[in-house]
Amino acid sequence: VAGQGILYPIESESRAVHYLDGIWNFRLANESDSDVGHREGWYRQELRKTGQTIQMPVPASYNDITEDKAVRDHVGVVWYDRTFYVPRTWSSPNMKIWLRFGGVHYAADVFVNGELVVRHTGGHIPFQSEVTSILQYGRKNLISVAVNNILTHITVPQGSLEKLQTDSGPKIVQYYKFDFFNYAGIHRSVVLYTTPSVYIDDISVNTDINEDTGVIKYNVSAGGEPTNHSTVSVSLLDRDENYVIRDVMGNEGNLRVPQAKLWWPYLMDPDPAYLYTLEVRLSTKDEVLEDVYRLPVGIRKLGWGNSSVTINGKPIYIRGFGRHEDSEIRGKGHDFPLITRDYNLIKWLGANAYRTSHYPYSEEIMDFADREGIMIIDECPGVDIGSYGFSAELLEAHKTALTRLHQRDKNRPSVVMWSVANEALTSLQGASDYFHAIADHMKVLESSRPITMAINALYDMDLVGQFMDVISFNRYNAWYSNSGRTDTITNNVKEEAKNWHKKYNKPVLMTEYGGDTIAGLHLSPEYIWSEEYQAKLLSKHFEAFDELRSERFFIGEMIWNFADFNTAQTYVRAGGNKKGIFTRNRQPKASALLVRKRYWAIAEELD
Ligand code: BDP
Repeated sequence: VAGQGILYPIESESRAVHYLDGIWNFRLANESDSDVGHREGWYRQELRKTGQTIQMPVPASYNDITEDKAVRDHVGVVWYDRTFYVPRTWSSPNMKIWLRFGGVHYAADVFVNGELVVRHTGGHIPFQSEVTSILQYGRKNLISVAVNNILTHITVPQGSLEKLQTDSGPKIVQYYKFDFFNYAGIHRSVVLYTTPSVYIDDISVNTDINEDTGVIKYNVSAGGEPTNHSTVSVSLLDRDENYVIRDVMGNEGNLRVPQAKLWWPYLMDPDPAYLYTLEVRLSTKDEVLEDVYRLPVGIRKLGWGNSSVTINGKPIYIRGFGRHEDSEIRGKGHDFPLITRDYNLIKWLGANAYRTSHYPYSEEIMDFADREGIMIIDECPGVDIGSYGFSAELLEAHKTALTRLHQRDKNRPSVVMWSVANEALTSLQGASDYFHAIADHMKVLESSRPITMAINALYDMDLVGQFMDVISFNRYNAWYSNSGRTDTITNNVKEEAKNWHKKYNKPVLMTEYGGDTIAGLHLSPEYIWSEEYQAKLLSKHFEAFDELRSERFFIGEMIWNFADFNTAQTYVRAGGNKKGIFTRNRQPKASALLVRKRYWAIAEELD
């Protein structure tokens, strides 16, 4: 449907991109009167004229930038603004200008020159608005953004607001059950970009393999006012930018690529992550400019059954971890040096996959996965769903979150599974109908990837595994249960995996296990929180996995977590969650070396 696309803003001969990242002005709205800025119209002029502002980087979470607890722990609305210029040359009846946000947590109201241009809810997904008629060309413009971090019983994820009696009177506090800090702000880049007035709104690709021929099924939709005179043509280029297929007319069809180079995960092929480029052209017979968009395409085919998930016909064995978008100072803000180092570490470990626990990660992070051959279990923000009840409104919000995630990531070869939730309360009454509806929704959106969900209910209590294609389970043996008793791990893990398979007859994956570890704490014989303990805990799991690997249904192992990360303040967290095999600053703990040895050995054996 036109107007639904959210293609990544790229430059081309028909498109210019202008980043609005940098230092913005910032102001908190009063916690006890969150609406004050809206009511008083703080967006009608520069924020500094309505009160005191501080400088705030974009993209970044605002929480850890200052020395002020009121900023870190703020509940409700904050305001950002900045001014910018738009070149006079952008003013043309043949051009449209778009304002696009990669992600603002949790809800955003965006104003340009005092006019509301877009309202969006859902902290991890891009949104945009056409602003052609609102901009002032060759003059100064003002952009103001009100960001609200409040989570309720019907947001995804859920949270709860409660009143706390403090020494200075009652205060509103945000509670949530999920185990990561509710960072907020303009987390990803803000861009203005141009398209011709009739433009490529959306592209969908789906790939298949027929012997050694790759098939790319594509569909292009146009936006603006496409007339009968507008025509779409597509071409395919190989990695060296040679045309493989040229100028096929029509907005949908199948491209056949003889002797196709396939997209393989990291290490399953000496030349993994092969990407073609689909070059899409939209032209009209009128005066309007031709639009050109180039989309990377990996040709690969997924399959799944009762005991395996395959890629290009070969069963996959997942070796990876759960992660977070999290780092010092910037919180969940996008940062190229950080994400580049993360991928270097992932490859250094010999890992081939991770899960975007517990929300969609930035598009830039996903691009790396496509280019490096890292398989992604793409998770929607449905973490701890049901903690504050299941309701029809929640179900709608959850479906919307899945629709948008799918819309954004549907073309990515790296995405090998959708995860519809993490540790939802799946043994509660109500969970069954709820997740039946969620699974049906996902299957309508798409049927070419398996769906899963990270479950922590006990296998005999769970009500929803029946709706999934792959059973993923999280379990903290010798941490939350039997702390200190690493001698209970191996058997428990083996038994549990077998029981899941017995119950549902589906492939089984362990998506979380681990223990908190303070880097530099050494206690021998191994004792909880020490580096020695983490290494022992992991290696006892490895023993179980090695036995399970001979059982055909067990398809992978994921450590919790890649790196330490920040959480809400509680007495079970020492400066955040310390289950990383890397510190929050991405330095290895002893366990990282152990994991590296294991993942490379498995790669050599299987890939
Ligand atoms: C699991 C959650 C994860 C937590 C982890 C932990 O899925 O988000 O961080 O436990 O407690 O239950 O470390």
